[in-house]
Amino acid sequence: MTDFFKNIPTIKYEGVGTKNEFAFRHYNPDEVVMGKRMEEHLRFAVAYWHSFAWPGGDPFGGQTFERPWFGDTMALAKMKADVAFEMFDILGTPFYAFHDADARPEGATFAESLRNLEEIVDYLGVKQESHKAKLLWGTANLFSHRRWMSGAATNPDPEVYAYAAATVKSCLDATMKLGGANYVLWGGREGYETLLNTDLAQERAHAGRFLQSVVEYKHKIGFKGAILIEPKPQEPSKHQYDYDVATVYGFLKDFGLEKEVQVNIEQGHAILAGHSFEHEIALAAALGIFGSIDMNRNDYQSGWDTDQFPNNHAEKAVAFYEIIRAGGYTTGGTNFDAKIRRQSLDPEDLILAHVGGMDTCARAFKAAAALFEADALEAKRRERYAGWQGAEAKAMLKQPLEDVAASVLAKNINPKPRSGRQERLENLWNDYI
Ligand code: XUL
Ligand code: CO
Repeated sequence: MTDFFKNIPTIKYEGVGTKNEFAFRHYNPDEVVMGKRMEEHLRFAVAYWHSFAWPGGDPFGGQTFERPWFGDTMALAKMKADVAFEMFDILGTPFYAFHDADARPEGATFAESLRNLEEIVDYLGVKQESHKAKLLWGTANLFSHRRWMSGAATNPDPEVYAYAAATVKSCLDATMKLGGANYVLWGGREGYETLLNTDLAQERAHAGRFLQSVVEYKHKIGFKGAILIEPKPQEPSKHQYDYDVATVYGFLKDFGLEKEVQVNIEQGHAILAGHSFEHEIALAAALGIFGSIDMNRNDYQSGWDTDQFPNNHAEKAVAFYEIIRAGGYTTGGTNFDAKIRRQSLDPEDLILAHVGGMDTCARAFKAAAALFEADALEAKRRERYAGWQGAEAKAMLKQPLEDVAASVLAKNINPKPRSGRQERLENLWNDYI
C-alpha cells in the first residue's frame, strides 16, 4: 500500500439525498437496468495517461502536479502501478486503459524500451490477479516522442514505419498478455502540417497497409479482442487522416478492413469534427463498426480538446440512448479519457472527478434506458417510417427509376407533408431527464 490516497474511503452508492462527497449518488453497480447490472452496462475504465502520467502542463506552463512516482525508473513505474490499482479499488472501476509510454520508462534503444514494457506488463498482470480492474484496452503512444513528429505509419522515413510496427507489435503482445478486451489505434501524428511537403496518397496507402498488417498479426497470435480506430480530425496534426467515423469507414472499406476494425468514439473528437457525439455513435452503429467510447467533454468556448470530465447528464443521455439502440457494448466500454484541471492538485480531486463522471454517466444511462424501455420515442420513429412497411413501398426499392416515375403518373401520387414533431419529441426527452 502507498499512502497517496490515505484517508480516502472506498466509494459506495448512497443515493441522491446523501451529503457525503465520497459517495455515488446515481451509480449503483449492482442495480439492474434492462436486465443487466449497471457495472456490466457501463464498463467504466480509468485512463492511465491522464490520471497517473500527465504532469499538468499547458502550452504556456509546465508541470503543476508533484507525484511521488514521477521519474524515469522502473521502481517509480511500479509505484505508479500500485497507486493506479489503489485508485481502481477506491472507485470500483472494472477496467483501465494505457499506452506503453504511460506505464514504462522510455529506454535508450527499442530493445531497452521493450524490456521495460515486458517488466511492467508482468507487474500489471500480477496486480490484475489480486484486484478487480482488468484491461479495457492497450495502445501505443505513437505521438509524444520526437521520432513521431512527422507521423508513425505515415512517416516519410521508412525507418519510422518500421519502429511504429515494432512498437504496435509489442503493445498488442502486451494487451494480449493482460487479457485486454480491445486494442486501440489513435493516429495523432498520422496526418500533415502542410501539403507543400506531403505526399498524401502515399501516406494514406502506408496507413492502410500498416493497419492490414496489424489485423494479420492479431489473427496470427489469436488475439480475440477488437481492433479499434479512434477518429479525430486535428490536434496535434493540422489535418488527421482518421477525421471522423464516416472517413474511417471509407478508409476501412478501401483496405478491406470494415469487418475487422471498429471505432472508439470520443466525445471531444466528435465535436472537433463538427459533429455531435451521438451522431458519431449512431453512424458507427448504422455502419456496423461501433466499438467503444472515450468519455469526456470539451470546453465550449476554447475550441480545444480539453478532455474534461463529463458533468452534464442531459447531454450524455442522448449518447447513451444511441449506445442502447445499438445493442450496448460488446467488447467496448466507457473510458474516461478525461483529466482534472492543472490547478486540481489534491489526490481527492482525482478521485472525485471520477466519482462525478461516473455519476453523470449513470444518471444519463438510466434516463436513456427508461425512455428506451417505455418505447415512447421508438414508437414515434416507427410510426414516421411506417409507410415503408407496405408491400408496394418495399417493391419500389427494387424497381428501375423509370418504373417508379411511371407510378407517380399512373396513381396520381401527391404526397402530403407531415410534421417532424421535433419540439414534441424534445419535450418527451425532458420528461425522462
Ligand atoms: C487524444 C486521445 C488519446 C487516445 C489514445 O486526443 O484521445 O488519448 O484516446 O491514444
Ligand atoms: Co481518446
